[in-house]
Amino acid sequence: MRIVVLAGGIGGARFLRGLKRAAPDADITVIGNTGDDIHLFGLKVCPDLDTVMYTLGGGINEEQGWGRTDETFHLKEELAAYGVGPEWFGLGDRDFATHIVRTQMITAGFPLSAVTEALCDRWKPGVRLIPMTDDRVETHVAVTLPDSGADAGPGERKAVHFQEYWVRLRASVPAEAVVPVGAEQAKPAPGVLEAIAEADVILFPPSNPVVSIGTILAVPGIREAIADAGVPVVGLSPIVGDAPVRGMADKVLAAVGVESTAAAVAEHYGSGLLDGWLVDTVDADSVTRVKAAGILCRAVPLMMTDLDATAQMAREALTLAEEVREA
Ligand code: FO1
Repeated sequence: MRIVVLAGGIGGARFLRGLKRAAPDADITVIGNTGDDIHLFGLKVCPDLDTVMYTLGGGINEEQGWGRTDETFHLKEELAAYGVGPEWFGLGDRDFATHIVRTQMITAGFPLSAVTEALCDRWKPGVRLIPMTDDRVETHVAVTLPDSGADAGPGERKAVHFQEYWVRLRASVPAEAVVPVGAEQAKPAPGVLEAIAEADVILFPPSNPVVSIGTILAVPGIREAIADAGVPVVGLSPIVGDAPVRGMADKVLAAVGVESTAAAVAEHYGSGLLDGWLVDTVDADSVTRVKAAGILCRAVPLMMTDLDATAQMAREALTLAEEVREA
């Protein structure tokens, strides 16, 4: 079975671990979000690709869900001693090595997709990991920063990089708009459209529907290829009981005018894209609303508390895909 998964960071990576357990013989292609990528200290950092690669390759810091296990921060401290920041973004020494290799290869002329393949030669994630595009796409968030001055006037409206919104500001101010800068001109990376066309099933893990899956779908050609693939497309809600399981999805959902509920996220994707949707058992009463939107829906436990629970979620998604096929 050929499975294509669109993945953001932590939620996508953990789901993939369960999927690999649930379908050990499947041929899994992961299309990774690169809208979170950021250039720091002259290096290209790809948080979501790395989170998938480290999680499936056994190098992830399990507690925080991103970055390397057994990490130290000497390099960052030395840079800070020179007054070189940003200090708010936690890059560890081991992680730095990945960004140095990636940047060196890109500078030498290799596309990000080839670089990712080379990095995965070391980590052996057991899936084919492809960035959504080789082109530069950066998600920016429009915010109004509160005025901290004495004459508290209206705050400053500006666009900040997604990482600045997420990590430095901790999504503490409303996201007024979310813009995947460069997405409109981007082309799907080699292998993306082919994998979608050859898939038997396409899965949306419980990743952020706006800044993770939404950004991947914003690359021209990807949404259309999924909609036209003619195979079941099944998603798992990242919202459980009206709140994101992890992260701050509610903040960016508000920016696109979508309420923070499992049913609203399914409607946001729409029946033109999505065939099946899993909601958590606590959201069982939203099944009727999702079905009314033309999307097959089941309520099952959706908390990725451990590998067994996550593998069971993946099995439920594959079962729902079969039901879609038979419907
Ligand atoms: N998340 C944080 O909350 N704080 C950090 O300092 C931080 C650094 C970081 C460095 C490398 C990396 O691959 C991921 C990192 N993340 C950090 C996670 C990242 O900001 C987001 O969780 C994802 O971009 C959203 O998927």
